Amino acid sequence: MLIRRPDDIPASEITDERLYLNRRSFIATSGLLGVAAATGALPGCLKASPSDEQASDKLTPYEDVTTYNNYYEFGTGKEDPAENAGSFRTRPWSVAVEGLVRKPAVYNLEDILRPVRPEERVYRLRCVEGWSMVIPWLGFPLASLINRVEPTSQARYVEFTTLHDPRQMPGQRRPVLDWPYTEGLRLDEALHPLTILATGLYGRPLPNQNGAPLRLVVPWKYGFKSIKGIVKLRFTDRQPATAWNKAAPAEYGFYSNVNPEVDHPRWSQAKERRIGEFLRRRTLMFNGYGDQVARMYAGMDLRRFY
Ligand SMILES: Nc1nc2c(c(=O)[nH]1)N[C@H]1C(S)=C(S)[C@@H](COP(=O)(O)O)O[C@H]1N2
Ligand SMILES: [Mo]
Repeated sequence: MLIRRPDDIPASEITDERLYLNRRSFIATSGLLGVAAATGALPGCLKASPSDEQASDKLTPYEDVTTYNNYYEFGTGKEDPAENAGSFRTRPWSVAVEGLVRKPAVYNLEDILRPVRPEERVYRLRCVEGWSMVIPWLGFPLASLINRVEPTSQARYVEFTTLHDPRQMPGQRRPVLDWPYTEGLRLDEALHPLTILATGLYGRPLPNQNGAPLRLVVPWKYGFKSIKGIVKLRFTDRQPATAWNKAAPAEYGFYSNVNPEVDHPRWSQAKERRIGEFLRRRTLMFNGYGDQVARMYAGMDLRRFY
């Protein structure tokens, strides 16, 4: 049987963001569960606004979300991932769960996704480089997967690892980063309800350049924490090393919470350019999600733990 991959779908079939918005309001007002299910969006999730300010946020066009990417495994240019990731194989795919958990195993992607009902979450993504986007993700709380694998009481952090496969990922043939790309979260951050594993965007399967088949989205942190092409979760009692922290420790810390008050050593983080807009906007503390996440950092010096 011929299975159509997302990248085989002609551009004419891809929902443009205006039609998408109309469809969303249609779904919201019609309340037709069948329609919603068919499009991959669920009515209950359409109001998943993390903050009021977000209500005024326009979605970043699908074209920009899928052609302006950081995914160094496919090249360091913004257009490289869209150009080079087209034939990347995302099936079969498995995710190893290791370390301080009661149910360590290598799970097939299908086993991870079977009990999951993807919901839509519109999140801002703010790159440390100073640009941002607003993306309608499809995903599910990372917490639901973590709870299924049952971390032990010693587990305090989760380390995530991207696939290492230089044959498929041309960027890995050069020592740009210490491959494979790794990232980490404190366990409470990983369990936070805003933290999702994304499997799609704009109601469609995740394009390879955006991290298919499974990528993290942590909306209050700089974009690089949202690791793509995940093949491993390891539960630890020590803060894991992360690819960007290893590459430039003075520039990229473990926490990397979006913080307009703590400059990157080489540039200010006070403003950002929303892709598609001309004027720069003020960057918000915790990317605007402070009401929901600030308490996790109460009492911490956010200049020291940058
Ligand atoms: N494996 C991997 N994950 C990654 C990256 C990367 O180079 N490799 N880049 C990060 C950075 S810097 C950003 S800003 C986001 C970009 O996500 P997007 O392309 O979906 O917008 O992915 C993050 N995840
Ligand atoms: Mo980034």
